Amino acid sequence: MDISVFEYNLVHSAFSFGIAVMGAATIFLFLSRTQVSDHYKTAVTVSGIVTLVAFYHYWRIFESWGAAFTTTEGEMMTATKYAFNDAYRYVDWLLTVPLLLLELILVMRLSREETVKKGTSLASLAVLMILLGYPGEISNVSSTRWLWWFLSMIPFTIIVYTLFVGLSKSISSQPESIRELVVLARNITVISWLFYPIVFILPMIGFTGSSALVAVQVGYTISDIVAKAGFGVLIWVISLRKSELNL
Ligand code: RET
Repeated sequence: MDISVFEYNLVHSAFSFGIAVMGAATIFLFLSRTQVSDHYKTAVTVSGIVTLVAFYHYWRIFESWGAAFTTTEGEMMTATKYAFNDAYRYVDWLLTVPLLLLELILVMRLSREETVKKGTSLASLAVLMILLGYPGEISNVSSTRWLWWFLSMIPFTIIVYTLFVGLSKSISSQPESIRELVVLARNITVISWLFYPIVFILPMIGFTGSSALVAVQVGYTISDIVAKAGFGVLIWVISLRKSELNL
């Protein structure tokens, strides 16, 4: 597939920005870990690990993008024999999405049984959601993409339902002074996650060829920055607040 120099640069810059944000967030979260009390250190450490894993994968994705196209005489860039590798993104999600849910559970500081129970079920559903999405992602056939999208939406819907309904009791048991922040973290999770299934269907609703490729890659990158770095910093804010209040 040929893409324009503008499109090539746009994706290149988005990935480059992704590397910078994930790297900076990792350093910040690891350094800030000492500011929070012992109860919240794991939550902040996990946030830093998520951005570290993403930093590595964005680096690989960036390299893969650079190798996948080459300049020609005209206005366009042509594909080389090295296909752009989308699998890095899915491997990244497979590792980071369960950890993001765990961050949210850990920062709530529930009982041990509840942490294990909710953490295990949410993490398993997240893994299932990513695995079911991948066969669709690598297909160019609309009907195949819809099938896997639909199947992946099942665990996705259960996760969202759990966050809103299953966790509502745990959230209302949070100390009042920080309850709003926990609600914000839950809402940011749900809203930023909604972007992924929407970005996924762009190639099925009119985006074709290179514009579909560009829209999907830039879309996922923006969502990842919010869902990992933005969310990670929010987890640190909540941890800090709770530590200051000895909660
Ligand atoms: C897929 C396939 C189509 C259907 C659905 C999907 C959901 C993906 C999600 C990904 C979240 C990623 C995060 C990454 C990192 O920070 C797999 C695109 C529902 C929700 C939060």
